[in-house]
Amino acid sequence: MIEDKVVIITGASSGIGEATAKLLASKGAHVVLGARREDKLKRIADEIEQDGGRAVWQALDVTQQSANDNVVELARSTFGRVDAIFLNAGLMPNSPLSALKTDDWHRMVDVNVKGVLNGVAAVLPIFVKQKSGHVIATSSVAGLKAYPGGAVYGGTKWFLRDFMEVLRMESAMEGTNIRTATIYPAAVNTELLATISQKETLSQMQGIYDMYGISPDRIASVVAFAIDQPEDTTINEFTVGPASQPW
Ligand code: NJP
Repeated sequence: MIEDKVVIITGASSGIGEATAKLLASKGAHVVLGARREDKLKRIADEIEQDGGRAVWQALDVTQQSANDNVVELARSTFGRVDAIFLNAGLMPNSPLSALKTDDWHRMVDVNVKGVLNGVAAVLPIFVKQKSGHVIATSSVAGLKAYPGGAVYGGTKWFLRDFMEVLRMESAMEGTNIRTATIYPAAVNTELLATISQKETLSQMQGIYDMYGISPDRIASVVAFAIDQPEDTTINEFTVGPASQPW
C-alpha cells in the first residue's frame, strides 16, 4: 500500500526523481524531496501540494553524511516516521578511459556509490528498530552490461546490484524485514546527458536517447508498483526500458 507511506527521494529535482515524487504523492504518499537545486525542489513540492498531496523538501548533497541524516530527520519531524527511501541521485559523465577525465570518475564514485551508502546509513538504524522499511535504488542497464565509455559509470551501477542484494539477504537473516528494489533503466528522457562533458560521447548518447528515450513516468510506475506490494513480499529487481531499444 502506498497511501500514507513516508518516502524519501534523493535526486528529486528532475527526471526520474521528480516523476516518482509526483506519482507517489498523487497516490497518497508523503514525500520528502532531496537534491542540490533548491529552486527546483521548491517548485516540485509546491506543485504537489497544489494538487492536494503532501511534500516537503531540503537541500541535499548526497556525498555529505550529515545532509542525508538531516533529510531523514526532516521526514521524522514532519511526518513522524520513514517507510521507504528511493536512492536515485546520480550522474553519468561517460567518456573513454583514455580521455582521463579523472574528476568525473571520482564524482561518479562519490555520488553514485558513496551517496547510496550515506543514504542507507541514515535510514538503516530506523528500519532495523521498527523492523520494516523499503530501500529502492536506481542502478542502470549499465550495471548489467559493459559498454565502451561507461567503465566507471557502469562500475558504480554494478556495485548497487551486489550491495542491494546483500542488504536484502542480511535483513532477512536478521529478521528486520527490510525490502529492497533495484531498478535497471535503459534510455529515459531526463537531464542525465547534461553531465557528459566529452563531445563525442555526448553526441553518441544523444543519438541513442533521441531515437529510443521514454518518459521518466515509466520508472515512477515501477517504484510505485514495488512500494504497493504487501509487506511480506519483495520484488528485488526491475529492468525497464524502451520496447524499441535493442540493448
Ligand atoms: O537524471 P537527472 P535521471 N546530491 O539528471 C541529483 C539513473 N539512470 O533522472 O542535485 C544530491 O534528471 C540531481 O539533482 P541536483 C541515473 O544514473 C538514468 O535520469 O539538483 N542529488 C537530479 O535530481 C540516476 O542515478 C537513466 O542536480 C544529486 C538527479 O540526481 C537516476 O537514474 C538510465 C547529486 C539526476 O536527475 C536519476 O537520473 C539509467 C548530489 N551530489 C540510469 N548529484 C536515464 N535517464 O536514461 C546529482 O540506466 N543529483
